[in-house]
Amino acid sequence: MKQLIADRALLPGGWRNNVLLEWDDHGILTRVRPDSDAAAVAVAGTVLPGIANLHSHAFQRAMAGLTEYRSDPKDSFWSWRTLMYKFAGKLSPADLKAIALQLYIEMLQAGYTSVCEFHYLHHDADGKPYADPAENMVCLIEAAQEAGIGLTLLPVMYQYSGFGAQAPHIGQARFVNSPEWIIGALQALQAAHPQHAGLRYGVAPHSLRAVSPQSLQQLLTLLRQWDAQAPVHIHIAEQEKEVEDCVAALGARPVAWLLEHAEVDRRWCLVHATHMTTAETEKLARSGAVAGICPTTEANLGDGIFNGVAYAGAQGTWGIGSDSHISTSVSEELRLYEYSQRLLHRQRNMLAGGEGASVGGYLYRQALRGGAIASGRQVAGLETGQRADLLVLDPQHADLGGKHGDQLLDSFVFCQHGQTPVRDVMAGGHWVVRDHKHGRQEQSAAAYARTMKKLLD
Ligand code: NGQ
Ligand code: ZN
Repeated sequence: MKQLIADRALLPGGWRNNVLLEWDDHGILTRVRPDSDAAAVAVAGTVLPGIANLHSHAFQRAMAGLTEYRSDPKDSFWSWRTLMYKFAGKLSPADLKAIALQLYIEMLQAGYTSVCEFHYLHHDADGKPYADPAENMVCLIEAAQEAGIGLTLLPVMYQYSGFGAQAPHIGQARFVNSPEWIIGALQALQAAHPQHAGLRYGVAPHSLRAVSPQSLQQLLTLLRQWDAQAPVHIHIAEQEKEVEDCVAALGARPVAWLLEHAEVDRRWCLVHATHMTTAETEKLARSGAVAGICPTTEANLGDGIFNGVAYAGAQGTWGIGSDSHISTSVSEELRLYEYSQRLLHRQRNMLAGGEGASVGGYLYRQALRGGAIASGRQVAGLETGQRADLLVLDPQHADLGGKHGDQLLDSFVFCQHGQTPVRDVMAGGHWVVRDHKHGRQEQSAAAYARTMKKLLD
């Protein structure tokens, strides 16, 4: 039995001292007992449950910093997307693996212990399937395993370039597939790389723009036969033009249409539910689905501001994703989410929960909960039956010294001084980051540098 004793830890019931944590060979917690005097290895510092990053396109990590110049008099999400397609067209499976490994190591170092990969780079640059159709997915599985991060892999269904079944553009040839292709790929993956506590499969119809109502229904029907509990993620209402086009084509706004035409429940994650009416906001909250909020990417792409205050008021479930990976910092995502609400409403401390009304406390606990649901894995925090995923904040860090309880979360989320306080990280019962260092970081950084040089030459 593997075990440790944490000085203090954030448990589902609150902050506790001298917490004994025990886990089994699968990395699942078998015992969580506060106020323990057991003779286990003591961990000095503040132990937090590790968070799931609910939205990632791993390859976009390599584009960070390459699209921050004016390429069009009216630069927008859509012109960024053209650059993104050009970049995606250059990547080989080996490139993808090097980028994903680098990214997953960075995520762990920042405190994410799981990632949901919304993966659509399926075929070669001409749109021809690889000999193993799931080749790029296997690269992501291997990268996650080598980094030690938990993975929910969501192969994307992609068919059209816009509402009304418009033919895909050349730049989208790598993505195009069908419901049968998705389910076939999942069956093959399950045979070659079976699911376990650290690996889960689901699906991702890309968006209502990129699939038809018929193919969406078909995918959901096939998925129900394959695994009725599998997670389903979708991009939903990120851009105003997308909302307008949806109304023109389907007669309803995207969130309203989806809630009307699919059985949206807690298996679902609606990524970028940015543009919603009050009625949509309340209905989404009632559905039990997770709103996937990606604050740094949504700001970077000029998407708009999610109505977090109304959604929190309706008790909506949400989590955070780093999406395009312009940032891989948990604290930065949460901070920007709250700041977007302050700027919108011109007030302070907008997203706060119950006891003590700590904003950092609300943000961290909600992102933990929503991320766990969206990942479809047992990563909901430090309790028996959940995965031993945790991070240790350095008690010597200048932002944390002398602080107690949720002040620690407020400081983790809102202060940004010097090196991150995330000192050690455990995922699935293994220490993957010790004293800020990941065992593979040097090797990965060298491979990543070679990949970038090749891509940018
Ligand atoms: C994506 N990213 O699939 O990577 C999208 C852009 C699209 C974001 N939506 C492509 N942030 O939505 O058509
Ligand atoms: Zn996305």
